[in-house]
Amino acid sequence: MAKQRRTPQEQSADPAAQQMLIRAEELGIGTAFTRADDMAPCNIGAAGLCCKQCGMGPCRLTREGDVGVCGATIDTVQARNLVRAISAGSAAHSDHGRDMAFTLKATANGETEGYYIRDVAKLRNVASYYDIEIEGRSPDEIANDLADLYIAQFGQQTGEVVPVRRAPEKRQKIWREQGVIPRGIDREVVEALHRTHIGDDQDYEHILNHAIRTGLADGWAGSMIATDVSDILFGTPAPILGQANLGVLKEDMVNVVVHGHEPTLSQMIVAASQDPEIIAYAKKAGAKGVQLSGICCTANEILMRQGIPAAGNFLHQELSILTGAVEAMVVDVQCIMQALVSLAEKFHTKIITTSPKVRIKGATHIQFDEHKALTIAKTILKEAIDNYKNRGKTHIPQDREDLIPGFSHEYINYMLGGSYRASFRPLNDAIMSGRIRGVAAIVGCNNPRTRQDWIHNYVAEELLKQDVLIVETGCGAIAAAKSGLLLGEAGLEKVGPGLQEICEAIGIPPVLHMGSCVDNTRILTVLTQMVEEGGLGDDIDQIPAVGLAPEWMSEKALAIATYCVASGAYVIFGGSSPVSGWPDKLSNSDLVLKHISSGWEEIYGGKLEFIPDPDEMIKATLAHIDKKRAALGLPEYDPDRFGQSGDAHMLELEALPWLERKAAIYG
Ligand code: SF4
Ligand code: MSK
Repeated sequence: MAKQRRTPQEQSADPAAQQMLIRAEELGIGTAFTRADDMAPCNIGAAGLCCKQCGMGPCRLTREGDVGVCGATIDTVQARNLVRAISAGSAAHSDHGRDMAFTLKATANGETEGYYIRDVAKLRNVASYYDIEIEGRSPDEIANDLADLYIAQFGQQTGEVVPVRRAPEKRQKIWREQGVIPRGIDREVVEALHRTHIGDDQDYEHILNHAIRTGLADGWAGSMIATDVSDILFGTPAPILGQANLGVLKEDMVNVVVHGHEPTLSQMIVAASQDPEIIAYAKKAGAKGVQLSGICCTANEILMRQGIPAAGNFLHQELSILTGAVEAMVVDVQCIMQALVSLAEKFHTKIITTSPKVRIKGATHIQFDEHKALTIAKTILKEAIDNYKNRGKTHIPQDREDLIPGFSHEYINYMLGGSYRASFRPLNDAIMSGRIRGVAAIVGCNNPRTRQDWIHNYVAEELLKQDVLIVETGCGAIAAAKSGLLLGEAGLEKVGPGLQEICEAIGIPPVLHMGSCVDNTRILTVLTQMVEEGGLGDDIDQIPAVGLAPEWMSEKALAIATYCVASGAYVIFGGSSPVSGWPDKLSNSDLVLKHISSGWEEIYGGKLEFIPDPDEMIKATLAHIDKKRAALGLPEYDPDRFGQSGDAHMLELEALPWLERKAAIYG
């Protein structure tokens, strides 16, 4: 029996989304929200108790003592399911990194159209990690060597992937002792599939050990390569003004929405949309020009580098088409719903697939090729412009918020100390003094089984009141942007007094947008630099920091969680656990759940837990931060200790008559 449907207000906390959900209801059109309401998840699969690894199954292990036809126990089945999901996530991120490395190689050899090395300083910096000769060499020569080194990481068979040497020394030692440093990115993913084939690895702890290795192949290799190369080719992000939500779509312009993950095509579409030839073509079609916007992590890539507006996060992909104002949605890889095509048929929107890896039946395919990137980008835009005449009645919500994205780790380093003394010292000092209680990274997806954006923003707002500095990536960052949390110094009255002082002194928002899903590696870099700066222990697991993915849904999120745990972080996921088991009904069905929490914590200092209740999530975050503060011997967090020296307080004092001001200052 179908579950009862939620109201639009229950489905999303975003007013623009609510408007579009009402419109969908009026038109009798289904969305991911209603499909989630209609389709109850399979409780056996959701608990990780179903194995379909071979033709003797699928085997559902639901009663005490159940084993599969092959004899596989619950813990083996759950561990296999989990490592397969982690390896798929790791593969997706890393394959993105591989494509970026090949684009760098082609650019260095002058074989691409429209690309060039935009951030030579970053190129030199990254090359220097690997002892690539820099002095007296051209950027193309350095880039060629770096691209070769990075491409080699995917097929490397033995040894260690090179980016791990950027982790703290102590962390590397733990990984070496555990034998989990990835030998090559592809090798670990292949081995994960091999080990989980029928009749292979059947010791859940041993399987989960390989989950760590596969996760590290993502965070400290594939994703890190993707971020490095994107910065080198398109520029390292720095704060820039942007906007987010469906209100960025324009009534009098050709709206092109880019959606997916890889910045290679979207960056070129940005360039093409500003080309006089394309603007003239759009004007000839009766529009004022081309309005480009993004969805999901492609949005983050172009938002943080060029300030191109974000139409929304994952669950906005269908909603943007429901506005009737989108001429083309151009997609590359990951997080693209198949439902887009049948939805677009009800409007005039063209869905254009571009990756050689992704086709959707019914979509137009214009294959991207970096050798002709600008030409292809213009072809795509002309296709969208030609479609402008087919636009019918539109319903564009007026909701949009300003934001300031672009806090790369390089920029955070710079903003804390300035050009001549760039350093993480002020951040470490603020944590040590207790002005900042700790740091939380709120990342990850939207999930239509929760109220869109609500947990993300509720958790963020509550932690801010507790003087926790927040960094965000992915769809979580867009959720925060849409609710106005990334508005520079604007929302500071909602922030704890110590954190407020720091934000005012440095001139930053209390929530820092750090990029897309692959850019979670920027957070690893920040944590490493905090360790190197001193005062917060000698490894990542000692820093008072927590990672949260309140609305996770993708396998990539599980890969991110795994590499963060392996790096020493406490990671809290909302929603449901893919390995929850039925502890009340089946004894020992929580072995895997325990191992990824207390088991991994014993070895790596980090742990992964699933806490659906947002208040419990906040409690666990603060408890962990305070535990880490105590272990470092830092003063206990005291909300009343700071907040008397900030700009806001000085302004309050200035407004007082002289005598009162004197009394307030000197008592
Ligand atoms: Fe069943 Fe074993 Fe085959 Fe899995 S591998 S489907 S548990 S027989
Ligand atoms: S896009 S993986 S829904 S963050 Fe990176 Fe968003 Fe999650 Fe996709």
